Amino acid sequence: RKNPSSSENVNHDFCEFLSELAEYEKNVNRNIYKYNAYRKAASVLAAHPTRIKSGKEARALNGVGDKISKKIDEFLQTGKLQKLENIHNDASSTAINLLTRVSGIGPAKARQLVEAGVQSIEDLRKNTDKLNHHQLVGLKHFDDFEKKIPRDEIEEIEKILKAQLHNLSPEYEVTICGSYRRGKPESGDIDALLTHPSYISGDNPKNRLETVVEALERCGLVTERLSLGSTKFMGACQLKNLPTRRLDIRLTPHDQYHCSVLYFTGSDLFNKDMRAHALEAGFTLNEYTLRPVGSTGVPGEPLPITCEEDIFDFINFPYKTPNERSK
Ligand code: DCP
Ligand code: MG
Ligand code: MN
Repeated sequence: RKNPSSSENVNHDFCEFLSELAEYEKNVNRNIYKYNAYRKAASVLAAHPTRIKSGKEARALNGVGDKISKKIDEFLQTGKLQKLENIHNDASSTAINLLTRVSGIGPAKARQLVEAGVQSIEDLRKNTDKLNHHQLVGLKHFDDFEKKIPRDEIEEIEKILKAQLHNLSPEYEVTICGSYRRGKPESGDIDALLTHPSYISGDNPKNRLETVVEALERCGLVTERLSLGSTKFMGACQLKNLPTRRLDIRLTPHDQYHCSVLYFTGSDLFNKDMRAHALEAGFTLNEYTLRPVGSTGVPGEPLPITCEEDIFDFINFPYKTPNERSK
């Protein structure tokens, strides 16, 4: 599978404008439905092996409707999209889009800031009283958090994580999921998943994750906290004088580990497809469990899952290696 904007993708210019429209719908219009539609179309075009020559040809692909097919025609005929030109010329849309790039600032907060006169990152640095802790850290590391993380750096972080967890208890299991597990050469953040055989669903995780985070702080890997719950940590880490990186850690019950690994490996579009397929086969799949839907609509008991392949088998979905899930 190809990255929607990678150069080997012969349709990458379409994918770029579709991704830009997607971001606009999410950040400015807060229309997640359109956001998903544009992303789905971009992903389908990115996977298409030949150059699309007309809107009509694109329309034949699953995920490209009338409106997007018209945009492809306009782009082919004029080399641009009037809708995007208008968005670029709109100062408030541009500012909202920019501010949502700060970790912790969502579309609603971005709009509020823009309405209060904040137009740039520089403006934001002068208006920090309007920001919470997460947003302040996001702003502080704005440049670093936008940098992609090379694979070998994540490998190094993985080694440190595993060593520290092994120190706490040799029974910890750690999987770095997300784009890294899908084999990407670089990632936007680090998604670490933890489990321990003594922690199973229904148990109270107590302060287990906090103990982990404290150990990672003590060894110098974790440098910032954004948020810490009993099963979810969002923060940052840093190796030597390299950029500060976003790190997410989730603690998951041992019996739910494979469903969690599957979910956090993604991609999010792959997850959507797989969940839809599961539903068609009569199962609900989420980050915790796979359960039969049940005749009364009440989900049944979680199915016994011993590995990721089990999940594919139960719903009769052809197995895909993590590398094949980047659609
Ligand atoms: N995920 C999901 N739906 C979401 C968000 C996340 O299914 N709305 C799952 C699939 C993602 C995984 O969580 O692959 C990790 O989320 P990230 O945002 O970290 O995405 P990636 O790791 O895939 O990409 P990146 O390299 O940008 O971090
Ligand atoms: Mg990630
Ligand atoms: Mn993440």
